[in-house]
Amino acid sequence: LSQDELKNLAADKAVDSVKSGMILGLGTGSTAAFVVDKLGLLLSIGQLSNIIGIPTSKRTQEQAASLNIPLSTLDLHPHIDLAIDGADEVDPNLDLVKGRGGALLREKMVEAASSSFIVVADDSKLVSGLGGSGLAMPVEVVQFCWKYNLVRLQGLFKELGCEAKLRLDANEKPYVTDNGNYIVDLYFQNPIKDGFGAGKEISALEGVVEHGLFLGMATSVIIAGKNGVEIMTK
Ligand code: DER
Repeated sequence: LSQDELKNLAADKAVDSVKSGMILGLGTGSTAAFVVDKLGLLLSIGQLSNIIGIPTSKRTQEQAASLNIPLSTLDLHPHIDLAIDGADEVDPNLDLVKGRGGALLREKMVEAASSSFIVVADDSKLVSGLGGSGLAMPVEVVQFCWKYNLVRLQGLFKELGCEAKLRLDANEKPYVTDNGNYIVDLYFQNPIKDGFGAGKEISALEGVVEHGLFLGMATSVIIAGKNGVEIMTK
């Protein structure tokens, strides 16, 4: 099965947990997009009704609107029944790295407001320790003196061989999030040992808005791999 087929399998399994009448957190990224597509389909054939979606990015909002999924906001629905979203890394404790899609702030706000949070991923996302994939661990920072914070973030994790880079868009300009901020991506040579400690240190830096460590947040993780679909719970 291709990676996309695996993502779709995981998405389908997660949507089995959606009941009519639910307030749903709608994730961002290619796996979450399969979830939104499926919700739109089930609504259109009447298998689901009265759901309200709280999107985690402008692009998810656009996709859901195009599928006639009724949408609202955290302001109007501060308690969400179920959020479904992808992840970039999943460790054995169901702790996550998220945000390579640039939506980490709104994702974390929505998922923290949700009674249940189901993560959907293909098995390429499994890591033994966060930061272990060698891929980006994003930090959203204000634009003001972003370089000052890039240097401070890199300094926090010198012993892990951390390299910090400002995320650029396709035109080599600084990537700007839905919230008007920049993203500093952290690349580790060695995995983070104490995720909670690292998250606290990052959040303590003035001008840091949010980071991509989603710790103790996932209720379950649906992993699609060569052995089929497995559900990881705590
Ligand atoms: O940016 C995000 O947090 C996305 O959910 C990302 O982590 C997963 O994206 P993917 O499903 O396209 O791999």
